[in-house]
Amino acid sequence: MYDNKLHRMAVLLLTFLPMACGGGESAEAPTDEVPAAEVAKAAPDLSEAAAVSGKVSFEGEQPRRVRIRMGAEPQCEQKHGSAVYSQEVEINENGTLKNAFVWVKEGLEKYSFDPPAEPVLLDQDGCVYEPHVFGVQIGQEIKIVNSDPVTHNIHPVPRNNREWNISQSPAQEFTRSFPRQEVMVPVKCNVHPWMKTYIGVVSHPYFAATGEDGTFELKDLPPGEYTIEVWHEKFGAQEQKITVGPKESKELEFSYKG
Ligand SMILES: [Cu+2]
Repeated sequence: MYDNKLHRMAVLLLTFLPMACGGGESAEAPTDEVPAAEVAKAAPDLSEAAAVSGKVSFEGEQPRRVRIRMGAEPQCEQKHGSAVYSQEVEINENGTLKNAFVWVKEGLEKYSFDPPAEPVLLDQDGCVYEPHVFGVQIGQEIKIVNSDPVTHNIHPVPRNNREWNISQSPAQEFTRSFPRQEVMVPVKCNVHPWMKTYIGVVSHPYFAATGEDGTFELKDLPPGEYTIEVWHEKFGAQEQKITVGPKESKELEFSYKG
């Protein structure tokens, strides 16, 4: 008698439990909100990619150009044929600033980006780093070459990445990469105190260094809200917020004052 009652209760439970769990609205119903830890980062959808372009202008008095005295290294000095000036502040003829680094500082955190297979070239030519300011993606290789008949010493001084220091004789080359985002990593040469370059190590491909016309272009950008930062060695960093919709192109101008 007692056993039969228990048995009936067990049958009832087994009959109704699957219904309670499987159908209707329960308190445990899933929502659209996925806990942050469970969101897998993926490459963005670029089918309706946007773009941000613009320029970095300079107003005010142009600072006096600083001459580099290279007499200690005559083989480098001869390569130039004329006076060599510091690359710290270079104002272009159209009133823009060269060697400013523009990048997307915020807004791409939910995506992941593979580093390009192609390395970035860093040359030492005439005891000057070329380029003076450039960007790489995390994990992207930097191919470092020495076009001079003298020995250099590459010495990055990062805050978030590991510091290293390698002597490089003529015609030697090697590659290195950085595992963590850092804007900017200063690099010096221990042999020639005037030699400096700055590397922007970024977790994504949306960055640019201004050249002779002071412009930049961040293309193939997923639509979204972004903070764009510009960094300059002498004049510091500035940022602006921008929102770009699907297939939208927007212009952005940064301005430094001397
Ligand atoms: Cu050097």
